Amino acid sequence: MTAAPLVAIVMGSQSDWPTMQRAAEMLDRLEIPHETRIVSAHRTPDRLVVFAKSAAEDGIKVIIAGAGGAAHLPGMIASMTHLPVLGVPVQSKALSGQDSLLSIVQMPAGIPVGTLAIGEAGAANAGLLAGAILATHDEALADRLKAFRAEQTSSVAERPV
Ligand code: RP5
Repeated sequence: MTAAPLVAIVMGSQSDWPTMQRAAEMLDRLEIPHETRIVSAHRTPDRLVVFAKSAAEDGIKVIIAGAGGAAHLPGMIASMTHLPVLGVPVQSKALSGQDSLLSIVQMPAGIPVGTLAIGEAGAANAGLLAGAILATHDEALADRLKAFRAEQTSSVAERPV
């Protein structure tokens, strides 16, 4: 995509990409320009600060942040920007993503992170939710979102085969 990105998809590790790719697929589907980055709260803390503090002035409107295990990434980003942050708990090997979920969802009052489901469903829904947020000020995007929903509805068979 060549248009300036409106959504940033960030993840703690390359290993998160197979999950976070689902968010990118939804944004592609809705024709929302986006960028993808690896930003680790633990391994690249300086990169995290630069990204979070400059995202708004770079034109980003929504941030999707996915991480697994001790997943501080979404909360740390949210602490440094007023932009909406959608957190995706990546399914971890040790605890199947329960650790990721709890470390993302339980934010103290004052710094919200909109937490999605564990794993690929959460990543896909983060893309759709970012689309819904942007669609509040973009009628053409709202139409694309409605078309996606209608197509999804019509794809559900009446009976199992
Ligand atoms: C987190 O640690 C990442 O978000 C990832 O989910 C997890 C494991 O990372 P790797 O060891 O696979 O790089 O920071």
